[in-house]
Amino acid sequence: MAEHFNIIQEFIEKENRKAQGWLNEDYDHLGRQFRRRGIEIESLTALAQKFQVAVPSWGVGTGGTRFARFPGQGEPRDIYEKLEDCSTINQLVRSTSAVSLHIPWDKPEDPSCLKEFAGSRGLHFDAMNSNTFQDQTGQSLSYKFGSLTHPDRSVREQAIAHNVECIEIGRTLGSKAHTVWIGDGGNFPGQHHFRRALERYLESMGEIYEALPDDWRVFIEHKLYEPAFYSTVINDWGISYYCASQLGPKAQCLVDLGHHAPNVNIEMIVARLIQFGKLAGFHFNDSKYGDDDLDAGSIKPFQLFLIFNELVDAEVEGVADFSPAYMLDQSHNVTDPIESLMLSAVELTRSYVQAHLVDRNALREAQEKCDAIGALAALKQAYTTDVAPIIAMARGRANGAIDPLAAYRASGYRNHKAKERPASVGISAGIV
Ligand SMILES: [Mn+2]
Repeated sequence: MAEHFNIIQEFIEKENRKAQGWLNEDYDHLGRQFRRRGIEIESLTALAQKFQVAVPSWGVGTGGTRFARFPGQGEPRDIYEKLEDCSTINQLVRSTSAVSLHIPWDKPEDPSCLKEFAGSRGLHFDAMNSNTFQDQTGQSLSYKFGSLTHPDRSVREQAIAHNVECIEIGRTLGSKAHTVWIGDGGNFPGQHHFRRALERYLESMGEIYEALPDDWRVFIEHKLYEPAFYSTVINDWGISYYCASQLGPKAQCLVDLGHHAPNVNIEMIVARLIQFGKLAGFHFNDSKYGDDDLDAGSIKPFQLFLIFNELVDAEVEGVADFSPAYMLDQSHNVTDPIESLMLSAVELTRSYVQAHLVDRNALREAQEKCDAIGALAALKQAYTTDVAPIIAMARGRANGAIDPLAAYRASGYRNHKAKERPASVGISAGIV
């Protein structure tokens, strides 16, 4: 791969020199503002530098809708090229060193070799993801009518074996978690016997749970509809919580922001799962209508902030065993996926830093005094503070780009990749 184009560090440094003067000025000004409020800016910059979110391997390819996929130029054609792009994202934003793999789309011939390749580019592997929502070439039984909950035991066994294989591959790669999302459900009333389907799910997941190494977790991802349009087996956080509780301490609930009915209070679900010790982590994205898989923070940034407000509240309070896994899960249909993923990672860092700006004593006092406006004002003060200089400074200090979008565009990365990677059909980029 030696001939492949990479953005070199000197280029990032050269780009940063153009922006450093203005950044210093803005950062100093913000630092003075914070001092008046009794906040030390350096502590926030340190937090911004620490924040990490995993990138999904399938996110670096152009996604698609139910209608069509319009491929972009220079798309990665295999897992090694996907990791190249993931490494470029991390090089520029310095907050995405983990990659989440999807099996079988990313199934490596030699997992050790893949681990070494990733490691040499500063990457490691986050949660594994299984796929029993579509049929693969050469697969003996079909998932058309379900997988882990299929009425036919042999289909369920095939789906269980696939999940166990994902865990095995993940062990070699150094992963510590396995995410299970199933497309099982019904399109028509009467198609599924609700209770029997759930019983079969628990039985199948019990076998997958048994295959988990001691220091692993299994994440249950719920979704209210799609691909099944009348009912899904794991439809909401209540069912997810019930199943995680039944399975045991290694099972937790994963929240994908797009997998809820419109206007559902997701931050409250997050608080509940934290309280019950069952919050696995997130698939971050944004939506207007359904599981739109748009870029994080692009539609409802205040909701994103309120979610982080709950997360930071638990972090600051030191809630026991609180270690949620953060991942982006988006479908990039009209943007360069690298640009979308970089800016989405930045949006998450922004919400995280803003949530740390909340004056928690003032908020608590307002809550105890039943001062509704005072409580909202405490949140709004943090949310309306422009923390961009903090995030940019954190990136710059970590050898990333002060302005990742400008640096990426100036590098000509995509044009280089368009030449290196002539278009091929059938690349795997999906929506999960
Ligand atoms: Mn997801």
